[in-house]
Amino acid sequence: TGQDKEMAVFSVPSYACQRRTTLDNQNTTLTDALSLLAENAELSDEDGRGVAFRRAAAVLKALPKPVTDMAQLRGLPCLGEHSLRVIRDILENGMSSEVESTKQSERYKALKVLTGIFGVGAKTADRWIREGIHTLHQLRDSGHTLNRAQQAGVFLHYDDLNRPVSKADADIIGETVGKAVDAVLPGAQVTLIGGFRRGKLTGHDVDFLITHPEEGREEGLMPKVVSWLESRGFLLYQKTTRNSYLECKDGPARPPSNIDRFERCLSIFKLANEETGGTTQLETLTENGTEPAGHRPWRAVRVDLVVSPVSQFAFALLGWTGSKLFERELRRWAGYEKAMSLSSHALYDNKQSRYLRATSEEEIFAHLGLEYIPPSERNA
Ligand code: DGT
Ligand code: MG
Repeated sequence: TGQDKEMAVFSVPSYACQRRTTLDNQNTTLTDALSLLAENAELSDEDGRGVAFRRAAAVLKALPKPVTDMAQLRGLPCLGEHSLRVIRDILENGMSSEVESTKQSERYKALKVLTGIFGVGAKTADRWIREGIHTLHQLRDSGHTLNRAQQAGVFLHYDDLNRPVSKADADIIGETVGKAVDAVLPGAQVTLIGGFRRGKLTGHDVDFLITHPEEGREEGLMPKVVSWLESRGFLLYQKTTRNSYLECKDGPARPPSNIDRFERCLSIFKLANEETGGTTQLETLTENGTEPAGHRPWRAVRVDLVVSPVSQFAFALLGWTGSKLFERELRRWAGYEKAMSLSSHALYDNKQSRYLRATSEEEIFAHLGLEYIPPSERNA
C-alpha cells in the first residue's frame, strides 16, 4: 500500500557493539518504558529478563527515526514477545499498562528509594522490603545497623547522591584529581571514563582511570592519591579495594598477577559550589530530613577512581567507558563469535591459547573483528 512505501524500514545488526548508538535517541518514550521494566527486573533479581529488556531498548535507541508502526520492527533482532507487547501497547494506546502499574507499585517505589542509598543493592533492599521497610524513615526507625557506606548514603548525602552530576562538575573534580595524581606521581595520567566519556551531559557519578606510561610505576598509587585528597578535605567517604574482578564470571581463570594490581576507590567527593552560582537549585527542607543542600556551600558527588597498569590501559579504558550494555555485548560477541574472553584487563584468544595485546581501543576492536565504534557511539 501507499502507506507502506512511506514507512521507514529499519535494519540493525544483532550485537550492540556492532552498532553506532549516539545519545540522539529517536524513541525515548519506548526506550524509557523498556528501561523501566529492565530496571524493575534487575532490582528483582531477574537478570535474564533485565538483559532482554535492555537489549530491546538498545535496538530502538539505534534506529534513525521514531517507530510509528509495528510493521517497521519486522526482522529486527532482540525484540522478544514481551518487549513487542509493550511497544504495541504504547504505539496503540499511548501507554503500557504494565509499565504504568510497575511504576506505581509499592515494591518498585520502595526499591527505588532504598537502592538510591549509596551502598545498598537489590538484595539488601529486597530484604528490607520483606520486613516492611519502604522508606528512609522506616529504615531509620527499624534499628538496623548500617555499614559505613550506607550511613553516608542515608544520613548524610541521600539527596546529593541522587541528584545528577553535570559535566561541568565532572570537569572540576577532574582538575582536582589531576592535581592529586600529579602531586604524588608526576607523569601519571588521568582519563575521564564512564558516561561522560561517551558525551553524556549528566551522570550518577564521575569515573576516572589513572595510569602511568611506565609499567609498574602505578603500583601503590591509589593510597597516595586518596591521602592527598583526604588531607585536603576533598573526600567525605572513601573505600579502596583491590579489584574484585567481577567480570571473571564471563571469562576463564586469569593469572593472579592481573588481579592484584588493579585498584579501585569508591568515594564521595566534597565539591565546592561555584562562587557565582551559589547553589544550583532552590530547596526546602528535604523530605527525609537530611541536611538541605541550599544551606551549605558544597555538594556530595560519587566519584570512582580506578588505577590500571599501562599494559592493561586500553582494556580498562574500553571496559570502563560503557555503556553497561555495550560492554556486555562486547563480551558476548567475543565469547560467542570469536571464542575469545574479554575483560577490563585483557583479551584472551581461546583458539590460540594466548592473550592478545593492545595499546589502544582501536586495536581491541580489530582483534575482535569489529568496526571501531568511538565512545560517543557506544550509548547502547
Ligand atoms: P552514569 O554514571 O549512571 O551516568 O553512567 P555510566 O555509564 O558512567 O555508568 P557507571 O558509572 O555505573 O559505570 C561506568 C562503566 O564502568 C560501565 O559502563 C561499566 C563499567 N563498570 C562499572 N562498574 C564496574 C566494575 O565493577 N567492574 C568493571 N570491570 N567495570 C565496571
Ligand atoms: Mg558513571
